[in-house]
Amino acid sequence: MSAEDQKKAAGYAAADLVDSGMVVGLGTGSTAAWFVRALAERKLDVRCVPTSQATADLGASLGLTIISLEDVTEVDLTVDGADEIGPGLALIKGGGAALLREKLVWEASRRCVVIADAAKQVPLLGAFPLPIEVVAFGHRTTALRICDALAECDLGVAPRLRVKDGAPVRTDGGNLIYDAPCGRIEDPAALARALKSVTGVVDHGLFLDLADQALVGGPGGVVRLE
Ligand code: ABF
Repeated sequence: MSAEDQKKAAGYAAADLVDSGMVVGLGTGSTAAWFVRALAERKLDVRCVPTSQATADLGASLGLTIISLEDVTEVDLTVDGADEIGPGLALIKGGGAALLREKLVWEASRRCVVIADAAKQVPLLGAFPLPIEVVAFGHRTTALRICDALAECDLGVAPRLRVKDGAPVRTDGGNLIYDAPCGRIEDPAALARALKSVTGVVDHGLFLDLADQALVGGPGGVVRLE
């Protein structure tokens, strides 16, 4: 089973968790896109809160009712992808530059399910460079403070501004992304605290104690991790 087949299987398995009447958080990325397609096929009476404009556009094109997070006080179920799934369902997210809206929707959700292909499961977080969302104003000086925060966590690495086609990547909210090639993150909680204390950092891609379940597509089908 290819990685894409694994993503599709996980996305379709997650769509079976949705009931009519729910407010559903729609994740971002290629795995989450399979969930959106599978959900649309079920033609349930649900309202959907997207985590990015790209997901909003995909959902609307498939006939899903798209609402804003401001329209609700709670989301029943959010399904989203990840870049890494570590022990205790600690995640690295943000490869798709949507981490802030994703985290806001996750934090508003009663239940969060992460979906992925098998390659996303890792014994220790960090091989995937950690995305860090920063405000554009003074971002290069913010990056210097991020370096200090990383060093406090024994991570002597420098964050790299994410650039595409020669220009800095902008998030839907107009912020910038720096990626920190940590390698191995021994204490994700300590790193999360250190990064959040840096003036200019909006948020980061460590999603800790947020995922209730993972559905991971693999050679033998979808594996459920609690
Ligand atoms: C999104 O899913 C991002 O947080 C994460 O980077 C991405 C994973 O992308 P894909 O599903 O395409 O591998 O939620």
